[in-house]
Amino acid sequence: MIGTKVSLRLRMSAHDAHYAGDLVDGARTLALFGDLATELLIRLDGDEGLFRAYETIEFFAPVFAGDFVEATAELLEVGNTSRKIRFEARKVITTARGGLAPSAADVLAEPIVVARAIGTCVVPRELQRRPRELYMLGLPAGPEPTSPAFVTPPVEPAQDVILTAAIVGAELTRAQTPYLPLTPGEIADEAARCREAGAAVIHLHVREDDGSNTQSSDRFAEVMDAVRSKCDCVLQPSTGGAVGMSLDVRAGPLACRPEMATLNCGTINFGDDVFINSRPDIRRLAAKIRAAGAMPELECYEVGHVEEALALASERVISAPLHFQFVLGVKGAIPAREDVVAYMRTLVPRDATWAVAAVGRWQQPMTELAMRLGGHARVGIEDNIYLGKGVLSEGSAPLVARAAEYARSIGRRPVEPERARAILGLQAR
Ligand code: KMH
Ligand code: ZN
Repeated sequence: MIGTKVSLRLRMSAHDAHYAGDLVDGARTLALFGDLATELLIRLDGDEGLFRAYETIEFFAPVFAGDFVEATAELLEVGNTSRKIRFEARKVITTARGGLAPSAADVLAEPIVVARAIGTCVVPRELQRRPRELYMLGLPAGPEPTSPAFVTPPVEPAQDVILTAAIVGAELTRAQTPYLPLTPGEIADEAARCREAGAAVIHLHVREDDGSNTQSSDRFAEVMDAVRSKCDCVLQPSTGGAVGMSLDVRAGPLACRPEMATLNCGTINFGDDVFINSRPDIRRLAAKIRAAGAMPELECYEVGHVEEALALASERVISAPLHFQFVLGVKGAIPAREDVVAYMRTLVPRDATWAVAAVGRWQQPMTELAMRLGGHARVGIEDNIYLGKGVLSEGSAPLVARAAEYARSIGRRPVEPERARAILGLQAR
């Protein structure tokens, strides 16, 4: 939370000019700082708060009507009710002077700092509506949040993004898509294509050659060896398996001592089936994952599943850093909606990572949303077999490539497996 930045950019108009020569008064810049402070406080506290005082204000350069000014604010300190903020305003485009046409303007090669300030705002305790992560950080607590209890703090999105490819699944059949890989060779080739397209993690189910589901450790070992011979992705076998499998069967791939493994954090209706993950079973599976030296990916299909994962952490059944996967849009569970992601992300601890995996036609829009909000994402034919309406994706790689392209378009960078290992904390295990 400390270090959160907000910014705005606007053009000074003729109305803003106060002095001779179209000069804009310094108070106009302070009004921008006031707006920035307001936005920061709303993001932090869900309340506009009040400006109490400036500690310092310095003006460095004149601002004229027609100039484009970019102003930023950064949260420096958080007290019980006080929030200390640093401001800066910079001119990025200026009207051209000196005999040129009145409409001439120049983009400045180097922005010119026009003002800097440090100020303090207050938000009375009774008005604070703090996001949960602040409580978890042990910062001074405001009252328990009231509805709507969440604030969506778009802290500058982390640049790196981990793309996970779910390339097989347990529900899919060749009748639905001919691009479903089944044999170790096919799965390894598909994993390598996904790696090429930008995936760092492979979420893995395996099949017998006839397409039937199996959690056999031998088959997983065969497939994982084949994948490792073709690419260096983090392998994340499923311990969810297929609906109806026993806990012991589901735990099969842990014998291969994978780097990661899924841990499903609650029971849900799964289409017309019920995917059972009782609380004792979750704990037993978590213990097995830990004993195998793997990091659990905490699959949450409902809000309550996040709470369950946090309970596992406080019971020390699992340990930080935590990695959450919000699985959205399963029929019978939480829907794939923007407000759902905005809320669920506020529930995870600040040092945790989170990703979104949405099914069917929601896959790409929710992937894009997650990336805009600073999260990671999972795509692949396990969750969605189409590239567009009626157009089958030729395996998972095109879906990964599309997600990677979107990531780059918003300034995020799909990471290599080694970087993913560092972000997830896998190397320290
Ligand atoms: N096949 C689903 C019932 C996981 O991989 O851990 C469970 C699943 C989740 O796919
Ligand atoms: Zn799965």
